[in-house]
Amino acid sequence: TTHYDHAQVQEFWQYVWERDDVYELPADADDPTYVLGMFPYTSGTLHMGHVRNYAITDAYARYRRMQGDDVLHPMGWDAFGLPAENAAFERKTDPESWTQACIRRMRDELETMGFGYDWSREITTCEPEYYRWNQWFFKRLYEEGLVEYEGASVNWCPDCETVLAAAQVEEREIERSEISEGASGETASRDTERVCWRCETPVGRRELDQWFFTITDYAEELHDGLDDLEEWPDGVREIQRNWIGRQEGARIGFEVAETAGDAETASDEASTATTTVDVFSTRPETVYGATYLAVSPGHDLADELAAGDDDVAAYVEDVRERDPDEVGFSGVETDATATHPLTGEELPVYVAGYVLEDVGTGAVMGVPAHNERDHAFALEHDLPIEGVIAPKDASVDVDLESDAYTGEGILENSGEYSGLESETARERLLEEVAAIEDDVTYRLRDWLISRQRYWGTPIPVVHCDDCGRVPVPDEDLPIELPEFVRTTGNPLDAAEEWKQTTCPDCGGPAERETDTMDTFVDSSWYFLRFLSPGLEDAPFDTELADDWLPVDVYVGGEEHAILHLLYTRFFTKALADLGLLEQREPIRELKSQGTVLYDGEKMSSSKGNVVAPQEYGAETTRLFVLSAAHPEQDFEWTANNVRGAYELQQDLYGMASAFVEEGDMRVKRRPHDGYLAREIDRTIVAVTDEYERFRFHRAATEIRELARLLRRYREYERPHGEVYRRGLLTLAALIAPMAPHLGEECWNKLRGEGLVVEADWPTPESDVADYRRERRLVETTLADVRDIVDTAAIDDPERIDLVVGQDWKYETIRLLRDDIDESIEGADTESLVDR
Ligand code: ANZ
Ligand code: ZN
Repeated sequence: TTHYDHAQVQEFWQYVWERDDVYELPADADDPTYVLGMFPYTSGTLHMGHVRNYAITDAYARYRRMQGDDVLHPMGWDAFGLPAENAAFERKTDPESWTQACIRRMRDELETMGFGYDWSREITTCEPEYYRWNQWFFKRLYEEGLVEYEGASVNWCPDCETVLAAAQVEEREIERSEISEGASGETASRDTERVCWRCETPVGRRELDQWFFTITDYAEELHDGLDDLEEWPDGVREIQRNWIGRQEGARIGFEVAETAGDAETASDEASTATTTVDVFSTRPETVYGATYLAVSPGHDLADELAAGDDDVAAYVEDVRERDPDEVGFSGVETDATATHPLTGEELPVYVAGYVLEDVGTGAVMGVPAHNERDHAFALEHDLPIEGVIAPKDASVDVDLESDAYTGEGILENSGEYSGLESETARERLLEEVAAIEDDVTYRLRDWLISRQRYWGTPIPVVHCDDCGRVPVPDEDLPIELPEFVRTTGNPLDAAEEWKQTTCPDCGGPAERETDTMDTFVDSSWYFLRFLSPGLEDAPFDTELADDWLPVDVYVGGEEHAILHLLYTRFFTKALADLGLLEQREPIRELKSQGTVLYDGEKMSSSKGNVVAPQEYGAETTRLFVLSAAHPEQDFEWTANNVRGAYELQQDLYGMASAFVEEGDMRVKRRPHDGYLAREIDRTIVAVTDEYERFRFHRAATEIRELARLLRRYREYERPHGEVYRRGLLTLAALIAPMAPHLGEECWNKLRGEGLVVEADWPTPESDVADYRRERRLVETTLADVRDIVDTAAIDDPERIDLVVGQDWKYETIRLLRDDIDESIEGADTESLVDR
């Protein structure tokens, strides 16, 4: 038999495609179908996850192209980021050379797989032509008030003297004997500690000024817009919804009296000032159960109180440098008191680490009886627990000393509201009490984009002693990275010459900002750069963007459900508000592909269970990853399953080759030719349907079935040349989006016109809209025949005629004789079909 030599076949067709610019978007395209796979991080090699991702977009892009669409299917490199710096450090090279080497290798691998990209649009985020636009966007967002510079508590390595990103902090096990007293006085219960990835020094917290994009300004739109993203997986939308964390509740104002000076030493005439502190609560109906007020260490009130109280000052400083999970329910009582808005009672005021600065208003009313965290705090600080909600069902056991009751119920100890159901009470309190107002908060935090590391986009700001922070003028962009130096800490800090500059405002000496941008900035808008990659005076062509966006289909790993996919939505909205875009959502249809598993684990280089994509040849690998499962499902990489893909490929190739050599085809038609022609048509309709829905695995099954039928047809008797050739050509065209080299090779052998990847998608010759019903009919007929055979009525021609009424059915049964044979081993089927 003819063997399919994958290396040779791949190389040949890849050469032809490139020669003919098959994948370049035609210059006159006015609204192309935009198919995009999440561009890869330049880690050095392609892994199976990439291959699966790009096999999906490639198959779909090819399918759309054969359907007659202009298709935009570009590729680029997410090239900035910590691992390159890390690798460069270890290998005594620089991130630039390392990254470029990775790109060369990965591009080679993508080409070996035969993915059809428009390489004329290739972009690389670490190149100044690209990242200058990050700086330009930074400035536009800055002007729009969407950039903030403020203190944040961050991971800090005292030895390297640098801030560490979360990914740069590693967990290390510690000996039991080393465990010391936790800062809150309890013994730390953890048996790991967080250490620096570079020097293994335990990591601390530090308060540093950092750059933020105020994505929270868009919280509401980001949240509400999810409802309209109908072609996004529900799972992804749900993850984003939770991340944004919309919470309905109320803002409640408490009058707080601060005593200036140290109350113990001050004279009895200590001056007092009052301010209103708003708290946010999702359960305003528990207000009568509030027994204290607590503000976060970053709250304005904490600052004010710290100024006159050493204990408060010490606590605030201590807790801000501590790991959030070590803070526990520590806190400090202050001299201030808060007036309960309904009872007028005086409540103590605490500064407490469990109250988060940027959630709600950064202040809470403590309701120990009905909120678990408040309960824990009350136990630690001996605060009263006052129940105000009783479960409706009296048999429910409530012991407020040991646990908070967090359910709904009937109000008690709540003045005129006692006896009401919690929901009714909530509504009435909102209506009747001036200090309680409807409010919505979001859990979403602003986007911290500062990174104290080298391999990223320099933030285009200088620090001037006289003028403060001054953005660099547009005409001075890009600010390129200085040469890489191997150093502890931030290499940009060590680049003295680069750092020293002059202030654009006053001309005096100034220092460049040495933070670089989070690499998620790069990936937030790259889909726009693909529209006009060479554009020199703008990041993208606004007119094209209005015509071509949103991205029609975007495919990527499910792990990107929040960060990237949320940032990119934010960016699109912000750019729309800057007047650069009409679209407010970047992606119409999103597919998140499942994981490739090996022995039940995710296939990954860190687990050492990687099968290199090249091992089996491009075609088998592509066919396998597409036919193993629905794109959104995980699947197991097993040698057995791979063999199935391999055999399908050998089969199609073998049939096409044999056809060329055989030549003894029938010219006169027979009834079962009609059945076969219809089966070809039915397959076309079915496969089209499956491609439309990204069900490549089912498309592959259909193709396999038709191939099987064609093979039988040929074995049954001399086949009809025209019908048989059409069947084989159809198979070549149908498989081409998934296995283009194979499709091309078969098409070529069968003398199809031109290249199959540029051919028209096959269309049925007859009306087979109801192909599913027809198929069922064939199934039933077969079942009936089996039945007859089973009940030994095999010799009764009349009964057989009853079932096998029509020619095509009769011929179908002859064609599918094997199926019958299987179900009735030993039975004399010859007499059935050849009577
Ligand atoms: C009083 C109250 C009573 C609350 C009650 C809940 C139950 P969850 O609980 O996750 O839905 N909160 C508000 N701002 C906070 C901050 N800055 N830091 C920490 N906690 C804060 O979140 C809503 C609740 O979180 C809010 O409702 C508030 O406690 C607390 F029986 O107010 B609640
Ligand atoms: Zn200045």
